[in-house]
Amino acid sequence: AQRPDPDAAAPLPHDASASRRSYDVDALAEEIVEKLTYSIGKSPARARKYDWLRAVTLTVRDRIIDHWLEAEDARAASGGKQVAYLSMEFLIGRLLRDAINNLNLTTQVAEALKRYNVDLDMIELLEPDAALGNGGLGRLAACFMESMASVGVPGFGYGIRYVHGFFRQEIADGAQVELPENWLLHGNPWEFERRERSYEIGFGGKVTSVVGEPGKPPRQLWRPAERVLAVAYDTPIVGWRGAHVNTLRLWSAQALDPILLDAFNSGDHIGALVESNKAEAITRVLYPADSHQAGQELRLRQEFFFSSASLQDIIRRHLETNESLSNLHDKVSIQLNDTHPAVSVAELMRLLVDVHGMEWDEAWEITRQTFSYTNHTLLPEALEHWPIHLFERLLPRQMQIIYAINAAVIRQAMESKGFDGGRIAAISLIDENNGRRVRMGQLAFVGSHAVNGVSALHTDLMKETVFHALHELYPDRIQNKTNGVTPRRWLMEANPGLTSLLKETIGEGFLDDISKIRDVERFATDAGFRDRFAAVKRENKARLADVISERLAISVDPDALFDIQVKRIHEYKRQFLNIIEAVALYDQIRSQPATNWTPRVKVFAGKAAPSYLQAKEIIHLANDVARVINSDPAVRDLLKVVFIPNYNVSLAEIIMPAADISEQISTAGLEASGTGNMKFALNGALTIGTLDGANVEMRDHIGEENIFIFGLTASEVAQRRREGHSGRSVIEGLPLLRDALHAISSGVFSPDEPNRYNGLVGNLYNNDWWMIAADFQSYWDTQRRADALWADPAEWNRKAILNTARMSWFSSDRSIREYAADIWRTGTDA
Ligand code: F58
Repeated sequence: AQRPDPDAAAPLPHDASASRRSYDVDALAEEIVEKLTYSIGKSPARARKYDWLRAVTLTVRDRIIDHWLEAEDARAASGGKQVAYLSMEFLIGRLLRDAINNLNLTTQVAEALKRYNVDLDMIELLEPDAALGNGGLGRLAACFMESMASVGVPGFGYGIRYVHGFFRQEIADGAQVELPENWLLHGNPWEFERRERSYEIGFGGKVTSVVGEPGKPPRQLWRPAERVLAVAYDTPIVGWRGAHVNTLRLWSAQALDPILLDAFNSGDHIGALVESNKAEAITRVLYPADSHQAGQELRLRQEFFFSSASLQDIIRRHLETNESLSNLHDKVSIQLNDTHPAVSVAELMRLLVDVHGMEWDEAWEITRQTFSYTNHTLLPEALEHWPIHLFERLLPRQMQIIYAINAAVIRQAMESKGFDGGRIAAISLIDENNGRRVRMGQLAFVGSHAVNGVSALHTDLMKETVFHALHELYPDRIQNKTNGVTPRRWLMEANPGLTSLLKETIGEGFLDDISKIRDVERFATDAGFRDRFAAVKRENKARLADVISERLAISVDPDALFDIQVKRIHEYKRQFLNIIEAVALYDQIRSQPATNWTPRVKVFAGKAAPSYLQAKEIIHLANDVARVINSDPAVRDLLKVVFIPNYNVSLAEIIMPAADISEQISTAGLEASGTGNMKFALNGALTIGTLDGANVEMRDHIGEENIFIFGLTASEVAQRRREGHSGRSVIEGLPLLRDALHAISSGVFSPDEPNRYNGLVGNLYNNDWWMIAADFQSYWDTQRRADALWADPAEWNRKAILNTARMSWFSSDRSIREYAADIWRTGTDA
């Protein structure tokens, strides 16, 4: 399926020093106008703001390209190992500020633009967010790409170039409305189409046995019924100080023959386009479900499409500089970001054995040495499995390969460990209980040499639950790699005020080595510094207050306590618990007006999967509660509730630095890691959280006296569930909770439809699967402890500073160095 490359020529080394673009203001100013004139065709006098954005982007891009070409030459010359990060999602957000910051060009570009009376900050806001992901998993992939380029791990990100990214959310009458997203509308100046990098991807058809050479087994030949073309689009990802540039290669689907000429010539003009519509549908839209496996055929097509294209590309690049594929695992490490690319295990076997004629056993060894797999969830409903009949129809040869792998693994389990019955069923790649399905988690696990969880707790639970039997069979395979976030985007770019203050206080060393941020710890007791730290926070809150006022026409006081929960809306993340607390607090403020209440602004943002009805009800409830509370003069400015629509990366960059309290309140045992928790704490918010995901390790680093931990632990949750916990008796014993729930279910917040929340509230009485009732009292008490601390600003600020000072371990640079050392075995610069 590999296309010959007629253009392939021996690469000549690129002499970057000869062409390197200048970084000074005069040169930048001149070049911006040159781009405006000759690439866009506008004079400065006639240019509109989008033209300026494009001109600046192209000017900055040229400087990245200098580094990019150098990096490619260096890589080709070294012949060293590279990483291929396969991910169905890259939630990148905007790229311009990131690029300018990492090239250290912020002041020069701003200065150059000022000469034409153009404001860089304003221009940056025009760039659309690349929202090619749902949430944490996709954003992690984006942070990892940036960190790989910053610490010097040579690598490619491989994914899908969705025409429509994650949907745009509007709120109409309190309810979520989904609108199509259109990030490519004005073109994408960051990407380079690489038509010479295209591959054929097959679907369906038949497998035939071809008798091979004497003494050798017959070869299997897959003849797909359908073929589409995967075309590469490359985006350079520049690391800190421009030291390295890696490539994000996203695949776009096209018909092999875009117009069927026969049909066209015979006058069937519509029929002639059917093929191309069907092909292009594969990369048309991102699936917006973050917790239920989509289960549709199109989704499986997407998964195979980008997996096969990426593997064909990896093999082709390998063979450009190597004689054979027998050393593939020494030259490339392929990381599977969750199970979405897990079909790669079968596809690489097919490519090695069927296409490149390798022996099965050698191919299997190479495959396992090449792949590693990251798990991001234990939620049973999110684990991917595909009905056998669908899999077999779409990918008949890959299905045969999966059966063969399965047989070998089961044989080994019986022979080496004496597995039988239940344990064989547990490790099998085929689930025989629910109408025969292929389990993608098991496939990814057995096809990898390393399998990792994303926080210490999550990794432990993986060993005890989903992969219990596989862990027994391969006890050395599972390891932990706690997530991290890039401090460039989430501190320097999102919080320039704090960054300047830190530079003045501890010098610039932390920019290159975030662990040095710890030096600010000794200023936590310095009253002058505390005041300046608080002043930065106040400014960030004022900036968020402006956004809230512009978008929602609600005025909030930047001096109130900003209590923020932003993330996907999900029952296990328990936004409902937070809303119930708001209702209870509202009730208390009204009934005890003389009490000295802490003025609070509760901020929510996040999207619900379009088919997830309970999550949509939670959004509706947040908006209903907000409307009633915000218009009640009885609470004056003591309590405000706001739901900011259309949460995305750019909004997160404004929100993270503006929080006093970060809500990380998932039912313990269910949030694999969380990464928003890290962004908030790095920016000096105090966390209210359960002992879940990475919160546990955050507590260890920050100190338990500087974080508000509440609620049941993961093992206590498991215990309660075994005992058949239901909420009724708890609720009946807690008047505060009972009254709040009564208000919600009797229509106080939904007078137009008093029964709207009967289902949501009823679930707490009859089941309380997510332990909302069970944790309510502990949560309430902890919020009141936060109120008490707020009354002592010196103490609050001291703890906030300690949060910033002690969060550096949660940098994605650290995560990437661990992957490089323990899983990929590639070098880094430092
Ligand atoms: C998230 N998963 C975890 N999945 O929930 C979060 O705890 C973790 O911090 C993060 O991964 C990074 O490890 C997540 O975001 C998805 O969005 C999938 C998208 C595709 C469908 C299934 C869920």
